[in-house]
Amino acid sequence: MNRRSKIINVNKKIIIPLLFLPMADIAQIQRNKEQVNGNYVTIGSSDSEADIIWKAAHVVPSPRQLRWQELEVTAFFHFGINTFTNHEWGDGKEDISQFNPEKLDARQWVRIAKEAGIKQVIITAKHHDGFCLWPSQYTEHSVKNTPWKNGKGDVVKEVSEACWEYGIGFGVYLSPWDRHSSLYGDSEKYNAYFENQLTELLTHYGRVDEVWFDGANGEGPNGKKPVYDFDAWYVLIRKLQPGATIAIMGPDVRWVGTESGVGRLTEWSVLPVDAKLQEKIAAGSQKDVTFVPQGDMMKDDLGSRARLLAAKGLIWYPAETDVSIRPGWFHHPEEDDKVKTPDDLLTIYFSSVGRNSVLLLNIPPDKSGLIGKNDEAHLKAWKKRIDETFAVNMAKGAVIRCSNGLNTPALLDGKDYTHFITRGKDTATLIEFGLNGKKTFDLLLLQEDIRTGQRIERFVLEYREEVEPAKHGEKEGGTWKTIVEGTTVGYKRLLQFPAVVAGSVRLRIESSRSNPTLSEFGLYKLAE
Ligand code: FUL
Repeated sequence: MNRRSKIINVNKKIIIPLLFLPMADIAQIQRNKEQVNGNYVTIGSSDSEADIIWKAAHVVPSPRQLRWQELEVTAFFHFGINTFTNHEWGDGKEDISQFNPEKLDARQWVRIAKEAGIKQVIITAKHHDGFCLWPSQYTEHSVKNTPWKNGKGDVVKEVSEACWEYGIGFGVYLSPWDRHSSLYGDSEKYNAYFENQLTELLTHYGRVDEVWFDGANGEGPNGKKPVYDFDAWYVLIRKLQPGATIAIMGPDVRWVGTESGVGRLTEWSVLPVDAKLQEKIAAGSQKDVTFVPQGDMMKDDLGSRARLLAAKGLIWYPAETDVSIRPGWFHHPEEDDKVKTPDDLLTIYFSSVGRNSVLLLNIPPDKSGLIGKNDEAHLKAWKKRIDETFAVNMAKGAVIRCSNGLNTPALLDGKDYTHFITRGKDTATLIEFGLNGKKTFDLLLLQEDIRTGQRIERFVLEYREEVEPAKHGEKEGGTWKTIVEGTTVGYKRLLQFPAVVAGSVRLRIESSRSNPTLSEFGLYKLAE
């Protein structure tokens, strides 16, 4: 979407609810709106509690964050010298003549990923051991000095070309911690070295969609830890690859806080930032965010109202859930029979994608340079289960009733970018679905239109349990029973429950930070 059509869309979404508001409220909203600058906003000392919550509800993802969120499932390929030494972390002293993946076929990796529904992959161009999978001109510790293809090979190139061919996104992992480089420990020299390597990766391989940094920082040969110049790296990435999301130690995407594939039940994409960062925002261009919110990202509560009220600013900073298909990040032959099963992967899908985060699933190729048979088979079966489960929305064709809602058909149109919204200033609603006959389902799907922000705070799904009217003396037999309840929705929320048979259900949105903008509602039955 280009910038102009984005502005037009936003305006439409603001104008419809405005028609139902008194003039004073409209003026306040306009004032607040002027301060919300896309994916961040500052909080002033005169902002009331209501102003802050209003702002939180109107912070939206940047275009690159939105694209990334819509990918839903991405992959890591952990591959490198560790694949040959059977280690997880190399110390940088490895004999790189061991590196010879004779059957390496990046097209096989990317094909398997694509067939599993994965929309973007990230290659470990350099892990902590410092060995480079591309022929970097700034070090001898790279593929160029290995027997593989007589030193003429380039894994990064092969992966990027396969991504281009298969039409999926391409990203790079470049470890700041480098246990091989003699410069590591000298901040100035090492940062220059790192920037040079980053420049190679961002200029030699076409479009790069994600750059992934972790924060590990050890001591160099001089006994010192270098201070990484993240700010300069962000500026460089924005300049060379403006569409790339910068993840984890980066301003666009945060680590969910576990490596088990499990996200939070309450997962807010809008987080508080402190005064120091507010100053950085003020000093910056105001057009782009190139800073990272500080603080413990492993806490349970990152974005509740209580936390927002103490903030100096708010930022869109969504969660990425990374996990490996095997116990280790790198391939180890002894783990060939420990590949996560399709069932395990499905559970992970629900606890990551289904909890408002993007799944980053690691699939490590072996030392022959191929992804193993078990990994491929489990991924295939997993994808089949997902496709079969979501093939039929049991709510399709339902008669929808809602006394304070606009645009109810959007809920069932299968489009993320159209939405139901409440009238006036209503932040709660009740949406009833008269299903097209009795249906059996055990899975709820909800999606918010995050182009307008993340808003829903509490919801309940109920079904009408039909009973004999005479027995209970009711005219229209039935009582409403709770099926499942939850807090945040965000881009996507999936909730499983014991199967229910019902002809009517209703969604009660009990609390929201502003008018809820729900883009999809679905009831599904998990495929066997
Ligand atoms: C961590 C690293 O230390 C692991 O080896 C792995 O690469 C994981 C994805 O990130 O920080």
